[in-house]
Amino acid sequence: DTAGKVIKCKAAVIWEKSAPFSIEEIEVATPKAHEVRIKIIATGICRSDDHAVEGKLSNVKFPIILGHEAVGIVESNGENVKHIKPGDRVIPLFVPQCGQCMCCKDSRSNICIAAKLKKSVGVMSDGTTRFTCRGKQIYHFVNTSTFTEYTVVEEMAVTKIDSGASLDNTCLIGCGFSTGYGSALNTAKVHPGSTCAIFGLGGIGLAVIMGCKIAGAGRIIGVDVNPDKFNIAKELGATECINPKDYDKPVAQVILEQTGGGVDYAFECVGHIETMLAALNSSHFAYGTTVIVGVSAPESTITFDPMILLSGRTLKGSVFGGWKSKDSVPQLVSDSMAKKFDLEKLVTHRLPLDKINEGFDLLHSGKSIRTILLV
Ligand code: CND
Ligand code: ZN
Repeated sequence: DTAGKVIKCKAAVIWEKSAPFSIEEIEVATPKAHEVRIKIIATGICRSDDHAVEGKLSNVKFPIILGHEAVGIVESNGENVKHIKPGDRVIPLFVPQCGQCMCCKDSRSNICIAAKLKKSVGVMSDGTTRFTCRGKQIYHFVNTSTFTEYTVVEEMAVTKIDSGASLDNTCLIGCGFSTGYGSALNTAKVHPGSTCAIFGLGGIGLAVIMGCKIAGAGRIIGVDVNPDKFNIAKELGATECINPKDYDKPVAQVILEQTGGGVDYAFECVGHIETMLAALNSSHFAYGTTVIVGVSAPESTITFDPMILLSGRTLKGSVFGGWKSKDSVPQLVSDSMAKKFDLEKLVTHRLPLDKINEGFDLLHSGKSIRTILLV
């Protein structure tokens, strides 16, 4: 029985910006009040983790344990944890839901203010971390930190899921699947018969396609500079795919021509300013909606003529697909168990945690969609 004791276990630590993952023995402290200690079973590799390694996220301090897309089992609780008990299957929530703040109480937002107001980044609410390694404190990542055998999260950053849920690909509901799927259903509110364009066909963009298809979109245009992604995009519902490199004019112009004036919904799932502008410029001048999902480098700015919005275009974005995490994740897990969608389609590789660097190599080379690390 490990409850009440410090746990020594394996984790993948990033010691400094751009360094490779280092498999280390770490100590995981006991959870404090309102905290939950989780045994991670499976965790996916998302491009946001890679942005963090490269120092392209503002809320990251090194050394750190990254990872935010996981499924696991509760090992023990701190005091005053109400709705979760040891043995429960859970998904950590990188966008927490305290349920009490102004945004949690407002149906229009899924951004929890309690989590945003923390004094400093990479620590728990009391200002300290639960991880140490070689005598140094290791920082947490976006309320989760899942590239480890054990992690500690706040109760508002974890939700119980069905006890029969798979302890493998269900991890994709912790980020990639839900982010893309919700961007189509919640943020854009794709309507039946509409035309959609998805820039970037990684795990996020492909999940947008799954959402557009379920919403009944008539045309779903996948856009990627890597044509190896086109087969899977079509299998998931893309009706056509465009490689911008095949044309000597801007991809937005190609889409305007092919759609007779622009798409109803454009989604940016890359994280580059150029693709954000291309998405905006490929949306219909009167009623096109552009959704930014990709995460751009800190302090990037986007420049466009504001007049392009006057005729009726909408530009918006969302985090975690607009889902109120604690409320929605259990339902998404049930929908997955009921085969409403197939998470396995997004999984191309499985590796043990020890081979995490290989997993990131696969992401860099464009060979993987989602790699699941089995912890
Ligand atoms: P991944 O790297 O798997 O996919 C990106 C895709 O974009 C690849 O297929 C690339 O080939 C393609 N691409 C690159 N350049 C271009 C280009 N110029 N034109 C068209 N396609 C291009 O990444 P992912 O799917 O894991 O993540 C995508 C983005 O979403 C990334 O920025 C990530 O940080 C972000 C994200 C956002 C959120 C959120 O809540 N909003 C959550 N997780 C990840
Ligand atoms: Zn992610």
